[in-house]
Amino acid sequence: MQEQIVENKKSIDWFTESRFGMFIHWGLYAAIGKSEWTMYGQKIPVKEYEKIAATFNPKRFNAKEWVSVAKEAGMKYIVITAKHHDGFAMFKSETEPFNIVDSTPFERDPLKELAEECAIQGLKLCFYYSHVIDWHHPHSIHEHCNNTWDYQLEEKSFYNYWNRLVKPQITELLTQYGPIGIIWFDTAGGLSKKDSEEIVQLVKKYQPDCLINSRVSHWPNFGDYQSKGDNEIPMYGEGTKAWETPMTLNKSWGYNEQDDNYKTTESIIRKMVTIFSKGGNLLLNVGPTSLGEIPIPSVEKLKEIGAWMNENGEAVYGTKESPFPYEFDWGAITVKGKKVYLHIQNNKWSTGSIRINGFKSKVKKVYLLSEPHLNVPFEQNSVEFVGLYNLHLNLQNEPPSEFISVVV
Ligand code: FHN
Repeated sequence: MQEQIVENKKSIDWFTESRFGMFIHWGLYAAIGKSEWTMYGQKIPVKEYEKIAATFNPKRFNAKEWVSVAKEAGMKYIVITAKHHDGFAMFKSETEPFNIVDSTPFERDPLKELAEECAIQGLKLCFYYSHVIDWHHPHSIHEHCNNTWDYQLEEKSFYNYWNRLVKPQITELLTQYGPIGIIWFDTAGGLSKKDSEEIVQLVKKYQPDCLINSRVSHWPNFGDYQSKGDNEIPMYGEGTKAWETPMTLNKSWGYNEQDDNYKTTESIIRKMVTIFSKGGNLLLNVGPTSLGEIPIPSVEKLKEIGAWMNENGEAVYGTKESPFPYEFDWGAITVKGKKVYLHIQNNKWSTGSIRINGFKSKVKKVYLLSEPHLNVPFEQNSVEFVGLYNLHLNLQNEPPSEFISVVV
């Protein structure tokens, strides 16, 4: 068992060093445009829902564009819904024709095209897979999966679904798309410990380095890293254990034509920095349209975030949980080796000073990563190594117009 942990340690490094990934919720539900729970919310019978496939033709889908948007935003991996709760496979599957290649006029396999483009641009490709909830294959082990609007309970067999669809599809995803960074499981309510272990072993059998998130099971201690709740930023980090927050840009995961409730770029960056300072990853979501386009407001947000990442990436990639894993009112701290990065946010700024107690290392030099917004050089006279000392920064007049990262 010890070797397994060491092996996972090696394969988890790319994940923790990446810090930032793109979540993509894309499926048949984009054709309705009311996000990914529409079939359940509107209690659409399976036979009615299947008819949508005949109209789904995302002819503007362009893998190169999607991967470029992620890369320019500073994202290092992409997690895309291979199959969400509606049971529609966004890839060619031999298990049944309810998939994008066999049931739509599109007839292409977007996951294959994304795999090729991610290899070209150097991003890790990962797959989201809803392994328990599946409204196209109702069964009775999950309260959100018994489709009582559509099926009689006795028609449902979990193990028929599990053995005939889930395990073969996971095998297809791990043997036909090259190296996969993560299988991102979701909503495992009702799954037994034995079946949880079985699916973990299946993933590791085909790709030992493919990571599994904790949502693979509702039982404790499953997965190579911890998935936090949706949009959840924990009070504290998890020490050396890797974790990730899935976050929406607006309020929806799948495309919702009415949802223009986007978070401000500044609030997203503040959340990012807080997550990174606690040793976590951010998986930031886009919900492409039925034509295969990432919504323009999402692209614009990601461009702004990319500009910040381009300037401050040194204070993000490869950093570890801060020795000060709590939130300061002025921002947050990330650390890498002997460097400490102060991410100072203007709207908490007073013209007073920041006093940070508890540094346990010599401060040799304070310099700015990004364009100096300071009217006075940082005061360095307080920089005396006294075991614990206070880094006393004086910033006067105009506060910085955006985050700055200071390397000390
Ligand atoms: O039910 C899903 C939801 O549709 C979405 O995929 C999120 C993403 O984390 N996961 C579940 C709710 O937590």
